[in-house]
Amino acid sequence: MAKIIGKALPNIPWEDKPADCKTPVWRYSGNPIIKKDAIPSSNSIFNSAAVAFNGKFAGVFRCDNKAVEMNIHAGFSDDGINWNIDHEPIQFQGDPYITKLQYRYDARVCEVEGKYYVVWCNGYHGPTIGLGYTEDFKTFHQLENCFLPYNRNGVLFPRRVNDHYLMLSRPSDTGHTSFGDIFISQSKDLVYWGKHRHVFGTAGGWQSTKVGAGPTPIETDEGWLMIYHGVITTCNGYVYRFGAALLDLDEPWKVITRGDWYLLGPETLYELAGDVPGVTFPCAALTDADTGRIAIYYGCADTVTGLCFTTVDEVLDYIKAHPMK
Ligand code: BMA
Repeated sequence: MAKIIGKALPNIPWEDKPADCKTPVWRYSGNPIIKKDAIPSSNSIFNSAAVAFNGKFAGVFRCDNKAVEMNIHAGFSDDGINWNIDHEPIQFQGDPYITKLQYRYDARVCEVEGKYYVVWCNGYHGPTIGLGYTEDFKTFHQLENCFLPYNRNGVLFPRRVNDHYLMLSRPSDTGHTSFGDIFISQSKDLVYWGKHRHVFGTAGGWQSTKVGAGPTPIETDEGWLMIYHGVITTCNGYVYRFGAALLDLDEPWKVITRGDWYLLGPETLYELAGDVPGVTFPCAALTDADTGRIAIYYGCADTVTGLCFTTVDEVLDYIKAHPMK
C-alpha cells in the first residue's frame, strides 16, 4: 500500500468504483460537472483547477467567452462538484507591464506554504507561463512570467525540494505544437528559474506526439505521482489521453516508473464531441491522505469540465503492471 504524503480531505468528492469497472480511473456519474454555459458569457469551461479551501473548495476556471477569447475566472464550491464561477475574469494586481491581458488559459492551482499559486499559459508576445498567487481567491497578485515564450504548460510542485521551488513545463511553439517534452526548472524565489532538467519526452502510441504535465504532482512515500497528458496524431487530428509516472522525491527529473498504458482517454460523448473532439485534459487532483483517494478534474473536448476518481494504489499498481520498458 502506497501512502499519500499530505493532508486528510474527508470531504473529497467521491464515488466508489463501480463493480463492473475494469479501468484504474472511473468517471463521476453526473459528468460533466461544469457545463459550457455555466456563466452568461461562456462558450466553454474546461481545463480548470480546483483545490481544498477553508473546509470547502475553490478553483480557477478556463472560460472561453462567446467571442472565443481565453481567460481564467475564480470559482467556489461547497462540495467540489457544484460550482459558482465568477462572471468576471480574474483581475491581477501587479506591475502593469506584466498584468496587461493578452490571453490566459489552462490554469493550475497549487498551495505552497499557505499561499495558493496560480500557474497558467499567459499571452506575452507569444504563450509563456504566467504565475500569480492569492490567499482568498478574491484578490490575485501576478508575479513575473517564469520563462521566455514559447511555453504553454506549467505546473508547480506543492513544496520546495532541496530549498528550490520546482516547475514542470513544456517548451513549445506559438500554435498547436506538434512536439513537446517535459522539463523541470528550479527557483529560489519564484522569479528566476534555472537548473533546467529533462524529465521525459514522447514515447509510443497514445503519447507519441507530445506530453505535458497535468495536475500538481502528488507526493507519496514511493515518489512524486505525476499525472500527465499524452497526445497522438491520428488522421482526424490530435487525441489527448492521460497517464501517470512516478518521479524521484529528491530529484524529480529522475523517472522511477512510467506507465505504458493510459489511465483515461476520450470515450464518452462529452469527451468525443465538442469544440475540439477527443480531448481529456487533466489540470487538478484533490487527494485525501487518509484513504488514498484522488479526484481528478479534467477538460473534456475543450468544452466542458469532467470529474473522475481513482486511488493512489490503483494508479501505482497499474503503471507498475504496465510499465514503459
Ligand atoms: C492544447 C491546449 C489545451 C487544449 C488542447 C486541445 O495545446 O491548447 O488548452 O485543451 O490543446 O485542444
